[in-house]
Amino acid sequence: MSEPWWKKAVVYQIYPRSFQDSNGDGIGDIKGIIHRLPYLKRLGIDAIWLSPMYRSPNYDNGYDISDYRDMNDEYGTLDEMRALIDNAHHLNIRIIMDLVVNHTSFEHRWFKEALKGKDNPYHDYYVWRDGSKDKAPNNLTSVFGGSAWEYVDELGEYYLHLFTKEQPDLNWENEALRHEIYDMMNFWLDLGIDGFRMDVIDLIGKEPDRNITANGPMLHPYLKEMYNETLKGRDVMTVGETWGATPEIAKQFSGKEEHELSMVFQFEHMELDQEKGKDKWHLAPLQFVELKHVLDKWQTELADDGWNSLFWNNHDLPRIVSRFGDEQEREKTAKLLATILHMQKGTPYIYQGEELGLTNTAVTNIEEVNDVESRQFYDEHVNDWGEARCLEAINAKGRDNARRPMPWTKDGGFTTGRPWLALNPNYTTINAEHNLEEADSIFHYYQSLIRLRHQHDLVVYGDFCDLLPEHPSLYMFTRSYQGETWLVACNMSNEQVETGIDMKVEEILLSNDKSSSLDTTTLNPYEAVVYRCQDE
Ligand code: TEU
Ligand code: CA
Repeated sequence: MSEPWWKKAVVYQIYPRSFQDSNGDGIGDIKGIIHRLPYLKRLGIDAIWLSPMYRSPNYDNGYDISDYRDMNDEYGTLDEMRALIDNAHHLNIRIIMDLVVNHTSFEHRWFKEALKGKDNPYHDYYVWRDGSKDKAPNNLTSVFGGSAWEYVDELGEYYLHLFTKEQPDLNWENEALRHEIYDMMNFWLDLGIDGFRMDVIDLIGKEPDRNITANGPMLHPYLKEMYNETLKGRDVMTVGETWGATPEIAKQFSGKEEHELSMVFQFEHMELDQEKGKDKWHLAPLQFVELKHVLDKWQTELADDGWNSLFWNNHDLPRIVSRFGDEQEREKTAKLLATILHMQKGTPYIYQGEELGLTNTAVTNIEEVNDVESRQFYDEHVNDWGEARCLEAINAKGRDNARRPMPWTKDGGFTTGRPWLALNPNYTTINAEHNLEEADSIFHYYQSLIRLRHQHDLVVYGDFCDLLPEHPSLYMFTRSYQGETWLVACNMSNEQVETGIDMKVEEILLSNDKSSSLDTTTLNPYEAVVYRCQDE
């Protein structure tokens, strides 16, 4: 049996609101994306994951959907969406849509109907519990802070919302609801899309009365049903967003015999720079050795069954070069981090602007913050923590860092109008135009990494082995496939380091340092090299 296309693919995530505006209203749109397809082709990616562009009142920037079968006016029309799919396919680029079915917007027709009364057929599409105004059903909290229950006076009932109160949770126990979702998925699949990224999919089996949200008992049965009703027999990829996945759970989703999802996003490597057992706002320095242990664990555990997704960034996460790299050595550390990720086994994801080495953007006042999660965090903590600590946390971890518009040129190039969110002021020097001009730019480095994956099955299928798992700053690992071995040698420190590893290498396939040599016993500060080893 031949391997599925998505094992060899590199996926590029677009946050449409911030990618390219085409009509001067300051908001990115479908035509803007079409305009930039040649840029993505040049980078070399195989598929695009589009964050939601469906109709939405934007309480959570599109992750609150009021109509799954139409586009939000600010992004364009369904016909333009069809044109985007066609144009992308014409360039051999596949389109993955975001699927947000744990919750809808409170403006969705189903929820409006549900509010009309307990005997309305849509009432049971959502999760309701009895209660009185001052007594919520239980102490479940929203991911964004505060109670997960919202009281509706007229009904004398609470509805569940695991995110903002404008995002009521759907009740997956309702069979009619499930089939409406499957019909909607088939609508998009029939339109020609190539798969789904499934938002917080591990929450759909929730049992709120038992305080179970992620990984509820019915999660896997629902996903198997979904597969049978929608995905089966289609050549598509699916990736589930699963914050609660362990390797065991990931194999339940993505194992060959499971028929649920192609792969999942797990976030264990994204939760290392926070105090243990606390949320992301409790900042703590990253221990590089812990990062390696987590990456190694996932490489090893999913070596034979299941499939990894590889990512540093998305629209919820801070910029990786600011986070795990060194802004003083921006180009070098951006390339180093890219090397680590793209040389591992799994499907790599690039989040828009990562290929330019974009950095975080600091704010000095909460009024500059758009992100609803950051704002709710601030409101809840400012009295306790004080303004300075709250802003420090938001600057390090807030979601606006990823969501600032793409810097295309030294003049910005995102919009001719006023952008919905300010660009990082460093756009005058850090932008796509500049990256395309410079032969050794971060963009061209990503291009090379993608090319290596496309040209060598070793990168896709090769076995992984960490040679120095306990070293505090070196990451030296091999990939081997059909008698060939590559060595990936990275020094995540600002000093020259003796590796103690003397390997017979034949060729440098890629490096972020002009002075890299075939001597593997020392590495320069922040050096990253990919070597082909001599045959045994
Ligand atoms: O994210 C799920 C989620 O739990 C995030 O809110 C995450 O905890 C946090 O942002 C980490 O910084 C998904 C989407 O990716 C996110 O944009 C949505 O806000 C959320 O679901 C609700 O749909
Ligand atoms: Ca626009």
